[in-house]
Amino acid sequence: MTAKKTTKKKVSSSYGADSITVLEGLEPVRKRPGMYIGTTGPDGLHHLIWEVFDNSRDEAMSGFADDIEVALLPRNRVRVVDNGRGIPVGKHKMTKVSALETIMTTLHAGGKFGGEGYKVSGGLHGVGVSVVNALSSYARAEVHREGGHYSQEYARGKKKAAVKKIGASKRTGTIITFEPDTDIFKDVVFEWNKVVAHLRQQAYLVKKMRISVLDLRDVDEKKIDLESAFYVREMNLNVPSMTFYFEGGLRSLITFYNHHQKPLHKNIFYCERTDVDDNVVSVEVALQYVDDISSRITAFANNTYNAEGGTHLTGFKTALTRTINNYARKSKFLKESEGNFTGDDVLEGLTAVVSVKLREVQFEGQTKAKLGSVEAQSAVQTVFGDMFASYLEEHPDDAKAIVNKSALALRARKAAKAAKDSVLRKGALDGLTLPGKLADCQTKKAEQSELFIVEGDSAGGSAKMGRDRVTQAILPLRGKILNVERARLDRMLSSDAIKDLVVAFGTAIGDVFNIEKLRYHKIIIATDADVDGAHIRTLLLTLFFRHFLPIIEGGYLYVAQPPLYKIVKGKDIRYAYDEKEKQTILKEFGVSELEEEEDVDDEDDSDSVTEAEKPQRAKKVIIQRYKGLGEMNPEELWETSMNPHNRVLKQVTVEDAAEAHQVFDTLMGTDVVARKSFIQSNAKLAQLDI
Ligand code: 0RA
Repeated sequence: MTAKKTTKKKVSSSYGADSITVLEGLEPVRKRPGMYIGTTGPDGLHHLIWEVFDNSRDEAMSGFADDIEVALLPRNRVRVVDNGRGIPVGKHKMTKVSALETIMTTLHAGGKFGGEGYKVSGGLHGVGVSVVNALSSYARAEVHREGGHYSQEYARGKKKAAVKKIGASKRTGTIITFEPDTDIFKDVVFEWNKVVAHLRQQAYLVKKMRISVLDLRDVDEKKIDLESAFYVREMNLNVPSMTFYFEGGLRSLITFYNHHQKPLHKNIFYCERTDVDDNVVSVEVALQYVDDISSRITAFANNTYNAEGGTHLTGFKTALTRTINNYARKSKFLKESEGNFTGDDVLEGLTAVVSVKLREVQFEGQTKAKLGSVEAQSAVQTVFGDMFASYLEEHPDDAKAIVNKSALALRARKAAKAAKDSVLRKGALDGLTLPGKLADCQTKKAEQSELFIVEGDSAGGSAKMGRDRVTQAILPLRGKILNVERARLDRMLSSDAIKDLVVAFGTAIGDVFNIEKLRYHKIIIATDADVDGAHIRTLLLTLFFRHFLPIIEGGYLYVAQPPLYKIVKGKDIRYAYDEKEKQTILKEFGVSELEEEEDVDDEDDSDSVTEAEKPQRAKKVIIQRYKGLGEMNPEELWETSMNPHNRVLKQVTVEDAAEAHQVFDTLMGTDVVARKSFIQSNAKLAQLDI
């Protein structure tokens, strides 16, 4: 929505008494979808859900809704329900058509429809939904309002018929269902984990808003009666689902981030101020220090996560440094001779969330990764600075713990500098030859070179034998690498596994890091498809995020996606990378899902086949499930995971790595049950917090 939205907002902010609403058809959206949703790849596809969800969330933020449900349906449909006021269905003064129809089928400025209640322009009320409609082969809007249940359907953004009243209703709310157009999105596959992670984050940002997510994609459509439904969850289907509800808002988010950490003080600092100035609707900050040396600061503007921070973060850091220095001097915790805490000193061990809401929001560049609005800097600096100073005064025990932590950081910084200088400058890395475990490639051209970081010596051995020696290097990793979250640079480099990685990369680390010296332009993490593998991957991503960010930003980092199954029928050998593919291959092989259990062998015992059995045998399909890379022989490993023509690689984005950095493995894994129970218990904890 980036570019277009800004110009539209100008129109709405300058309207006078004889306001003219600019209503445009939806053709531009279908012509240039990228302008409205960024990409037509997976990010853009998921953006459709966020866009529809944002409208319901805005209704909740204005105090009219508190219960939102997102359901993934069969046929790639998505359904978003809220219990807000419902989009008005009556005729709109200017357009002479139903407001619902206008909201769904025109590129409109919003505002007008939103009225006074809407302060935040993150999604002008109902603005994004027409874009989603335009990019959907099918969509349906339902409204429960003023005793009625109304509905209208659309195809590619065009209405199929007028708004109809289809029944009575005692409820109020809006239901939007849409099916992304496969002419626009080549690959319509929603990622459950991605949807859940986004909605969880949103639940933390708007306190006391309930969000449920359900996955009905594998349910027989005949078993779902959507016509008469409001919340799908009321059908009590046995499907994967999760519910998020946090009374404490940002406070709960801090508890969540710190749940495996040791807090240094009892109280979570929290402040909120609304109506700060003309443009700043609200500033909200929560923080707590833990016994760790890294920091985790997360910044949001209008509920959008800003991976690259921006003005709000700058204001926060300035105020934090200044306030802690002032307090430490005044209370004599810090001697004159010790100098001041630097910005980095006061960040050590900090978990913080900064969230601002602005009427007019400006982001730097095309993505929303960095906030540019200048007012946010002084707003956060003043609001947070004042409130944090009072908190330190009023909570002397907490204040003491925080200042002591910064003082420890200051002293450690001075001590570590000497150590670091001697490790890095005096060439602990320069002199080192390539690690013995590394099977390097022959080419010296970084553009052609690939480094596989392989879990375990046995997979490492197979990879060394199966690889293309000219371009592919193998570095086996044994066991788990040191968790770099907690370790200083000097200690990190005493870990052999990490030293091996750094030397293999060729870039060095810390102050002397140089991306120009990177020896491989593809670095591929290849771990097993189990919990340990996921953990090792998380640790590696954390290492890259914290110490080799330019490698991620340069697009050099990948995660291998090895197949889950090998399926053999006679001489025909196929590999399936997910369940769907497995089913497709089985279908091609003429095995139906029912037969599968009876007819399919798990073991290859074809040696003992007698002549008489042969024709029967030829039909047999053998499925092997791979649990780890170590189970593959060199040829299989090459064929499935290394051969550039067949393998599946996922490029790691800064967001992926940031997530690994923040979210621990319970939430990264594929174990839905474990995740679900964690979320539920955590949600309860969060409620008790208050
Ligand atoms: C325009 C005006 C009003 C509400 C909404 C739009 C609205 C839009 C969406 C989109 C998803 N959920 C929504 N809920 C409400 C105000 C109506 C009034 O004043 O009663």
